[in-house]
Amino acid sequence: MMKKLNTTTLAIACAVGSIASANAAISILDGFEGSLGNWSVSGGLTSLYTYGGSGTNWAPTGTGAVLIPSTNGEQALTLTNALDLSTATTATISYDWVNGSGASQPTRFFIAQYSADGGSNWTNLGSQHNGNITSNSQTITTGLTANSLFRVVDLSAGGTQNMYLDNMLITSDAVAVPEPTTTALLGLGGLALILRRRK
Ligand SMILES: [Ca+2]
Repeated sequence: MMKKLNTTTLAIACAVGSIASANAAISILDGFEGSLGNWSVSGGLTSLYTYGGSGTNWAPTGTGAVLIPSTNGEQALTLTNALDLSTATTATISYDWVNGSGASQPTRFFIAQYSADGGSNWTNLGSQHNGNITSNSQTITTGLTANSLFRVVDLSAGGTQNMYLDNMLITSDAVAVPEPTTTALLGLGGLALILRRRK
């Protein structure tokens, strides 16, 4: 009698656990308040920046951002670890920035990119945009893989002002368990079978 009761409890726990996993969509937000978080920098002098309170037309959230200096050559902010988006139907990268003076900055060009193979090859998301805009968001709905990476690249051939990149956000409906609904139903089915045998 006691042994059957324990089995029933275990079946309920399995079913509840599977249902919870179905809601575990991906949402990765980094504000760079003292840490690069889930991101890595490359090229030029791109680095973490902490606002000191003067000398800058500051607009990012908080006091931390990623500094993209006014230097020639490609600089990139890249998601450090690849994501498993094999179960996803959609994924979005969005971010904010401002230039250091508040003046127009048409010579600075940026673009968001996606890699389906862990960073070996990159495809453009949307078009190049210049430093006069204050935010960008790009969504992809096809070609998502288990080895997905995102990055933002500065393609500018120089410029006169530093840029500050902030509020990097990656969202997706990818889930950790491929078929959670099926698993949950199996758990509930097993529970029904156990209850029926006890009668
Ligand atoms: Ca920030």
